[in-house]
Amino acid sequence: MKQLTVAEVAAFLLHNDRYLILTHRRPDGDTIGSAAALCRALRALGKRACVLENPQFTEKFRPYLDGLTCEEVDENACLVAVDTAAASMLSYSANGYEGRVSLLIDHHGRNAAYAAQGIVVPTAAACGEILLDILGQMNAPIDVKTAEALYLSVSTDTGCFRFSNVTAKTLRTAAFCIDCGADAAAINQVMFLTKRMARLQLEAHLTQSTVFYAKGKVALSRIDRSIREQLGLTEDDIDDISGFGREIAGVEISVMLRDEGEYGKISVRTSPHYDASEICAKLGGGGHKAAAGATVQGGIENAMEAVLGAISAIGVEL
Ligand SMILES: [Mn+2]
Repeated sequence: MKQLTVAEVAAFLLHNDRYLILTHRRPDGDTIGSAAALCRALRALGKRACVLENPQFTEKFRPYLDGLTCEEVDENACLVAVDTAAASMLSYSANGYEGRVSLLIDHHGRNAAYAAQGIVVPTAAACGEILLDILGQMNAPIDVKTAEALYLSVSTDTGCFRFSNVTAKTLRTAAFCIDCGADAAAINQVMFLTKRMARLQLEAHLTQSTVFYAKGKVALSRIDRSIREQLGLTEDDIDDISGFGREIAGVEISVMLRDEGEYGKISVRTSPHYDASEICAKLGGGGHKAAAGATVQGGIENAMEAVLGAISAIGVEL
């Protein structure tokens, strides 16, 4: 991928007229907020733009996409992917179009080879942070809904501005959104302060079942199919559960395992003394230093064995 500057990305976006914006699998607030903000800004500049429908968009985030999505890939549009580190992470609806992505805007450490060109800023806490720079360079009008989409992006990728990825720039981005009319308190209430009962019951279950290693330094939690069915958990309920173990005093490496049938999904969160992406890289995954993930074939039991092996391999005695 050819790395572009903010000015070059802005020039590219101003030069073309039709855009289709792609989000990633298991879409979160950052990919959705970034896609929505970019789409609105492009439209405000008189361009044709829409966000490709993603079968995994959930209820919690739907309001941000209202009126922005389209069902099919427009063959004449420039494809722009946001917050998507690898072709294999693109939404299922983008299957077959991986090679046609003409611009990537992302903050994951890897230089995504699938896109022709793009901007990757690993120091940005959220993709929305980079996007605001680009929109500023384009002189794009930022209305309240655009500002709220950007606020969604930066707030959700930082756990409401509590994670180690937060910089002064992240807070300036949020401040700018509030200046533009974003209702931060209302967004925070829905995204961080309100939980469904089923989610609280899941937390109760994890409190009972989490297993500890290395004198309490490593916590391993799992969400099996049976508990998902028993509690009637939705994707929104488990969306940000990966950090659960890190909430426990003394835990420096927390692992969340999710039973996805054929494969096990692994999420790792670490204190500054460890590197989650190093652990996940040993399993074919990746991510950031404090938060990373991987997918292991052969079900959740295999995934558990594999992640414990990877933690041992970085020198932690289990
Ligand atoms: Mn992100």
